[in-house]
Amino acid sequence: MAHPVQLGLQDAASPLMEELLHFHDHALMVVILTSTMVLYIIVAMVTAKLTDKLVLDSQEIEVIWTVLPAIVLILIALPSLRLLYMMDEVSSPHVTVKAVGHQWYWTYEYTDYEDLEFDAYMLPTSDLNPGQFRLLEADHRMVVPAESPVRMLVTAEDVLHSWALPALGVKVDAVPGRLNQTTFIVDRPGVFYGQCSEICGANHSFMPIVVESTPLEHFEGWSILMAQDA
Ligand SMILES: *[C@@H]1O[C@H](CO)[C@@H](O)[C@H](O)[C@H]1NC(C)=O
Ligand SMILES: [Cu+2]
Repeated sequence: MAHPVQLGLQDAASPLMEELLHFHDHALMVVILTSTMVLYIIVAMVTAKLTDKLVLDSQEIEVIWTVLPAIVLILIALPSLRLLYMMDEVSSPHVTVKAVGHQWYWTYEYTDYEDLEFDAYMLPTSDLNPGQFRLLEADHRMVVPAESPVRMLVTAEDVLHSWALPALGVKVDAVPGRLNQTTFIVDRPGVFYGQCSEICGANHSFMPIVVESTPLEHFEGWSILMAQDA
């Protein structure tokens, strides 16, 4: 989860988020270099007492300031496209979880398992135990095996919602009547927090997303227990 006065993105918990962080740093580097150069040129031009006649109406410099930005744009576009295709890739998932957005809670269906389906509501502040996070904790966690590819199917029952998990680099629109798909691999066991990311009504801020990643054996045990409860 995010921590107080956090600057920048959350630490990556999935290979894809790792790539996204790299791309973010790469793009930011280009921005810093470009602004520094532009600022330097502005200051140099404004403070100069004399103007070089070759700078005015000069073919050479116009070619340079056309071609250089084009190269810079390509340097951003290529890694961006690479990432876009990587995010779309769905390669033989080990489990499939269907998340359905409701006003104002999430329902999770494990379509590979029989009777494994539950709602996840936010825990009210008055019910929190010490160490639990206000507005982020849910009564049921979506449990997934660590280090295994998970396929998410995301949809909504009533209005637009969005299933988002910053540490995994996942944000998928939940659209009524449509099924969206994404995949992720969680690098390590842990609990990861997200929030509905499409304004969906009065309690939009109160339908958190909690994903718990556990070793595979624990996940199997959990799925059996949850199916018995249902
Ligand atoms: C999900 O579905 C909507 C509408 O069908 C679409 O606009 C959006 O790009 C899809 N993908 C994601 C990742 O949200
Ligand atoms: Cu919402």
